[in-house]
Amino acid sequence: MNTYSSYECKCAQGWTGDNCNDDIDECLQNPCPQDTACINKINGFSCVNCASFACANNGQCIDTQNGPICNCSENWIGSTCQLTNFCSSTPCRSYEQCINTDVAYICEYHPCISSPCQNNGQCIETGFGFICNCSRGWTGSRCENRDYCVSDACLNNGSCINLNTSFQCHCPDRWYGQSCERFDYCSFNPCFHAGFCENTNRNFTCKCRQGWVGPKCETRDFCYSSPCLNSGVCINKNSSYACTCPMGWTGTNCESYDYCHVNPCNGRGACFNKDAGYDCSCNPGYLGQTCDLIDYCASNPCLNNGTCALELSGYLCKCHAGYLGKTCELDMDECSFDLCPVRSTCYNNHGGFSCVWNDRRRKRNLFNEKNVHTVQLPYTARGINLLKDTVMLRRALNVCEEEKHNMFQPIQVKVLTRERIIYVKFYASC
Ligand SMILES: [Ca+2]
Ligand SMILES: [Ca+2]
Repeated sequence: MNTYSSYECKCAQGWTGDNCNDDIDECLQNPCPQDTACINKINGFSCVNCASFACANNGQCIDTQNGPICNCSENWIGSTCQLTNFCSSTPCRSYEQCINTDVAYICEYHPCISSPCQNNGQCIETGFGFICNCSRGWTGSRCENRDYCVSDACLNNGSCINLNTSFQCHCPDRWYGQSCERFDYCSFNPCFHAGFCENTNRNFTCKCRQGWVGPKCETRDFCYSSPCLNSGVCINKNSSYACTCPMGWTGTNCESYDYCHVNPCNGRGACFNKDAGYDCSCNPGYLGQTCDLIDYCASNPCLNNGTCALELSGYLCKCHAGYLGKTCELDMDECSFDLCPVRSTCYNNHGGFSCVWNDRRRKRNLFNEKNVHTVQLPYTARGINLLKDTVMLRRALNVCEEEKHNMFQPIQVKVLTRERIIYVKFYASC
């Protein structure tokens, strides 16, 4: 069909192109039913399966969902076993790939073909050879060696060295351990006085030499010689030691038994420990080895120079001459004893008494001075009784013993309380 400047072809079915000389590939439209394969042909196509299709060169046809495929016999390849397999005799070397062509084979250098990388290592061709990208845990040019130096095997910048069955880390300064995981605190020499340093997880400890203590052996150990005796506990101090003694022991080194520790003075006095026993210095008001006695005399209860004497449950005052009463608080009324001679008057006074003659002149006439005697009598019941009974007195004094008619008359009685003596001046005429 002519057009204005050219022509135009109207192609028959199965053909296309300006001049209708191009075959239409109908198979592109997937025209065939399932279980068959589409084969394009000149001016058409056909749907084939093993019933309508044969593999060349004794290839075995196998129907599949997508149509027939050929299982070629040895020496043949191609979709219909139509090509000679020049590579079937493996003519190439292990590191070469055999490439089949229509007329021959070509050996191409491909070192990775022989799978030189072991243990799942990835082979990468470089043009001149190959390198192995080994999987984790393997090393070597062909991944043939176990890699014990997997990442993080050596910590803290330690360098890893593979051994036959393990790895070894070369640790940087101040680090050590299988994986350089431990810090060497001892590298700073923290222990003084030749103490032995031992690393711990997060620090160090010092094992001190004898005579030194403290976290860094910095302190002198005065307890080193075990100076505390009798199970005393030694406490180290800056410049010496102190012993904490068990109950009952005392002294710098707990060397003395403390007899005072059981409070033998009953809390009534100070206890003084001795080598074999104790002494109590009793507080005022208490007496005895253990201050168990009450000193009833401590308050000086006896008045007027009376003497206090202790009794089991109290005190007894020995009163000075002329006094009476529990505490000698009473003046003795000596005049009630009728001590004074006839014609004299008794005057009581504090702590004593006196006899005063009513007629001093007669007295002088009566008594011859050379017959006046002076005796001393004790101011006791005996002395007073002697004074009251002139017969007894005369006998006691061995004066005019045998005389029946005599005169024996006290002429003056004086009580000297300070000296506890009764002075009796008397007239005796035998
Ligand atoms: Ca066609
Ligand atoms: Ca008196």
